[in-house]
Amino acid sequence: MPRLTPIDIVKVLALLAVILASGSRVGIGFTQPQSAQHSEHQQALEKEQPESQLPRGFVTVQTPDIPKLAHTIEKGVKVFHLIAEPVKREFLPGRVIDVWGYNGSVPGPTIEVVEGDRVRVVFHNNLPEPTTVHWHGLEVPIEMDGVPAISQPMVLPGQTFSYEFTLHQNGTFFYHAHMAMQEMMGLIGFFIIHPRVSYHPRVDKDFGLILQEWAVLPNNTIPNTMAMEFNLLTINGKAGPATTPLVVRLGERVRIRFLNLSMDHHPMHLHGHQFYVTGTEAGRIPNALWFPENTVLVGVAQARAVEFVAKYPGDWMLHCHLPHHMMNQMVSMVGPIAQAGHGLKTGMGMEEGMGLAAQEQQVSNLVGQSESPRPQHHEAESEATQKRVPGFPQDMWMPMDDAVAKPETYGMAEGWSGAIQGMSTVVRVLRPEMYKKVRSLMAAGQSLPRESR
Ligand SMILES: [Cu+2]
Repeated sequence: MPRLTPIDIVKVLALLAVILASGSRVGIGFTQPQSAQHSEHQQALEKEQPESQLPRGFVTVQTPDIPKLAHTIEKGVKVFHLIAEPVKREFLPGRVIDVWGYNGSVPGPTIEVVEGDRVRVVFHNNLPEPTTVHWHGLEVPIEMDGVPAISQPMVLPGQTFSYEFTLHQNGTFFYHAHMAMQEMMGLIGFFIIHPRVSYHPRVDKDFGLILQEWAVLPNNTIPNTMAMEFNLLTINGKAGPATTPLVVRLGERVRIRFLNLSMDHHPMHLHGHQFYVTGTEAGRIPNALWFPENTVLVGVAQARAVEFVAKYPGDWMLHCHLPHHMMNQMVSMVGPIAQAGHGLKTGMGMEEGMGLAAQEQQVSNLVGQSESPRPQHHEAESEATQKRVPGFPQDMWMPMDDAVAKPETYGMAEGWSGAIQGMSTVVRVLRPEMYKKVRSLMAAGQSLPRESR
């Protein structure tokens, strides 16, 4: 049992005080009729979200860069078809990675359902090896738990297995292969269950972001699933600046659901706004127990929902705060593995895999190392001066606005993409006119070239 520090004890006492003071407020949060909160503004928002198959009155979850999984209804059962298969995914412009996913997507398509639904997922295995699907956090019968041998036979390549269960929970859940290395190849997706009666207060925008990390060596396209160091960090299968910004109208209430299936915990930090942590991977947190943060630690296999009112206009960064997770394709800038033709092979041990520690011994970025290749990203005329500073070089600045332009990036400051690297994206809190403009571009699927802005 963990030892309580004085700070812990103070926190517990504070929480108890809040609970006692709030009385029955905890329960009211769950029983607020949705019609009471259902404004015209809300209805207008729902019209903007045509992909939803949800009943009227629900705000659909947007999972940028990940499609929704469609369903049919057969005798009252929502039927989904889920296919595990190899996928090529462009993490960054021109950087196509060989990963494993579902229905052509990594992460897999989002399953969005409602508490009380009867759900059947007809699962087909198009992978070259056996697999199963586990429904993480769902309270389902043991035969549906998706653990090889223990709860079901392996689904062999080419085989199909039907999962069927009734949902009595609500919140942010997920599905994944229950084979460790397959998880590292990308086999995960959202399984979001809306409550039958809306949470209170209702949100205007609801987003879902899946956090993953990959070790893909230079000159390779296949992740090294044995690695413990990672050089591509993704949100919904895209590395910044290729991540799609979250577009919000000034004044809206926003929920962001984070989900982490990787080898590290990710402290996700939002600029400019405090938020409340309102949910975990086990569902809703009672209102009286919400606590404010601006950086939420999303541990491995955990989900965290946060909510805030978008009070301050601007393009606000949302990113993992681990410094190495705010970079792309990190390799030594001075070591031999950065050189063309020197990529290291996957499937070897740690040292040969990412190999940074061993390789770094051969060269360093200290002053006087004449064998170091010249840094190519700084002006030559200042190089002599720069090199006298111990530690130089550190950061590269490589904006690529045009390569990642999309409707959601319209009107962002020139060079913005240089700041959005790795596990990073942007929450765009837009004033009404700009919001309308961006939404119309999104609806038309149209990116405007910079000249016409
Ligand atoms: Cu991180």
